[in-house]
Formats: sequence, C-alpha cells, structure tokens
Amino acid sequence: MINTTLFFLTGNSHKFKEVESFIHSSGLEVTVLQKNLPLIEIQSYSLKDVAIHKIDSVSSELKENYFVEDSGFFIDHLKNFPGVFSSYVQEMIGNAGVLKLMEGIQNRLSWFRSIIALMYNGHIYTFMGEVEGIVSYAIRGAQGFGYDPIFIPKGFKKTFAEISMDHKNRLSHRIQALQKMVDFLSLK
Ligand code: ITT
Repeated sequence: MINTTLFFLTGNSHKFKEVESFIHSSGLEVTVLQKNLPLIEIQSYSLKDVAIHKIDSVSSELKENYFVEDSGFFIDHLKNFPGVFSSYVQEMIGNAGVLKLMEGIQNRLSWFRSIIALMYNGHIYTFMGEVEGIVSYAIRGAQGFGYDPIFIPKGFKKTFAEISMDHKNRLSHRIQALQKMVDFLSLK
C-alpha cells in the first residue's frame, strides 16, 4: 500500500472537502492537497475529454502526482442538459431557473456523473461514478453546493442539501469515482 501525496487541482472548495474527508476515512495513506491552478477547459460534450485535457495541460508544470474531477448534472427530460455545462448553467440561471424549465414535467429522472482523471507516475487513469435520482419540485436544504438542493437520490426523500456531507459521501457520484481511484491506489 502506498504512502504518498496527491494534488487535487480544483477551485471548488466543496468538492475538495468531500474528497479530503473520504480519502481520510478510507484509511489510505494518501495526503490530498488542494491546488488551484488556472486550468484550460476545452469545449466538449464529454466530461472525460474535458478531464483528460485538463490533466494534460499542466503535465509540464507539475512533477508530482495529481488528479482533477469533472462532474455534471444531467436531466433526462432536457436531453441531458445541463451536463458538461453544469457550472455555467448554475451560475447563469441557478436552481430556480432549472426548476422553471421542469415546471409541469412528470419525468424528473436525473443523475450526477463524475470523472476523475489521475496523473500517476507519468500515466493517466480515469475513474467514473454516477448517482441516479429525481429533480425535486422545490429548492430544499442548505448543505452541500450546486444542484444539491434540487436533487433527491433514488430511494430517498431528502435532497443532497438536506443530508450531511458524510451521508452524501456514502451515495455520491464523486465518491463512487473516488472509491475506484482508492482501490487502484491500494494495489500500488
Ligand atoms: P473545478 O475547479 O474542480 O473544475 P467546478 O465547480 O468548476 O470546479 P465542475 O466543472 O466539475 O466543477 O462542476 C460542474 C458543476 O456541477 C459544479 O459547479 C456544480 O454546480 C455541479 N456539481 C458537481 N458536483 C456536484 C455535487 O456533488 N452537488 C451539486 N452540484 C454539483
């Protein structure tokens, strides 16, 4: 089992907290440090392409091992919108705007997807996680970030913003991708 430091390149401190807390509880001897580098984000319909491009774009600057995580919120009725545009849509119309687009719509199927791209000893590895649920009818809860107040995971009644971070971490897309990365690193 490895004992190492990994840099998590992100400007999103909520994501960092979730990841740090999970890695800590996994028992893996890995220290995660947040690094906020200006990353070039390409325009693509694929989270995986975006994540791999980000990883590649800083490979000449960073000699340590590092990873990025790209995530998105996908709504079936809206043909998977906002998806890779989740950050922009959250900023421009927010959860209230998304609920407006869903007014009167019965099909509320939605999911979060997360792609982690890891640069490990000069090689790139990717890990994917997903959580399915529905779009709520109202904004509920004050925890978490982004679309958490309008997402109810399958089999539950509360939104991601109405449960604790530890509880969200048992279900979330990010943690499923992270678990795969932890499994990979445990074998190193
Ligand atoms: P990076 O610096 O890591 O890229 P970001 O906030 O730009 O941070 P992404 O592009 O990966 O992150 O995420 C897109 C958006 O999707 C994010 O800003 C949130 O609005 C939303 N999102 C992602 N994961 C989420 C989660 O667990 N809960 C709620 N919203 C989430």
